[in-house]
Amino acid sequence: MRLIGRYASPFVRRVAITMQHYDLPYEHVSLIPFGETKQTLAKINPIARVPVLELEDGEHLFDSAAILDYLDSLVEPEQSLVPTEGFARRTVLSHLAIELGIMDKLVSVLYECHFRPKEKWHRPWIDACEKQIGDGFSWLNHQLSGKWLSGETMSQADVSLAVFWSFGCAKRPGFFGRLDCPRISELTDRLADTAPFKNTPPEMEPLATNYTGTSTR
Ligand SMILES: N[C@@H](CCC(=O)N[C@@H](CS)C(=O)NCC(=O)O)C(=O)O
Repeated sequence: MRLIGRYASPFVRRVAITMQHYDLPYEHVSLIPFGETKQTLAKINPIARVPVLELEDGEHLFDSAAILDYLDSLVEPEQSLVPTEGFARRTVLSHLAIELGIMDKLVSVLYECHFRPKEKWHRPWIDACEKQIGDGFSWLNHQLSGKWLSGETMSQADVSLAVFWSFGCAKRPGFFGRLDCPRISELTDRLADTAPFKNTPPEMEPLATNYTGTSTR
């Protein structure tokens, strides 16, 4: 299998970590979904986004959630990071829904500040998004009362939470530093010490150039 997209993308990274956790070998194609490589990506994914997973027969899977669902089907049910049924499954999917909703808002803020000139930033929109981000993480921090978000073993909601939290801390250290989420920080630090997380360090280059080709930072 070929995983297309940089580990700097939290959506790519959660797929990569899951593949390594499942011991599924893959070739990593570190493609940037902006700038010069966007057209290359558009030949694979009609909306030119990462991650894309290319299967051995050439089939392409799009969107990290769809890819993760496929990966879960490759392992034994008890090994799957998303429980196969019942309350356990519903709980993990609900946690993931909140995490992905938070990421929608975080990406909105990042794109607002990265792709628009500073004088055009719309502060009320940024504030509204940041409120939802803060409230979402605060709720998740409260849910995290034991070692894992739910159940006795690590789930995809734990993996994704650690990936998303560390992404946010790296991108907006000031804002994330003000969020009071010690349990999420502890989970993130604990998972950062495991091989799949260590093997997938986000690339350090800036997000991208903007659509006019010059950096706004
Ligand atoms: N819902 C998608 C989100 C993927 C996503 O936002 N990818 C970003 C990189 S982090 C991307 O490719 N952005 C380029 C674009 O949207 O033009 C998923 O879970 O895979």
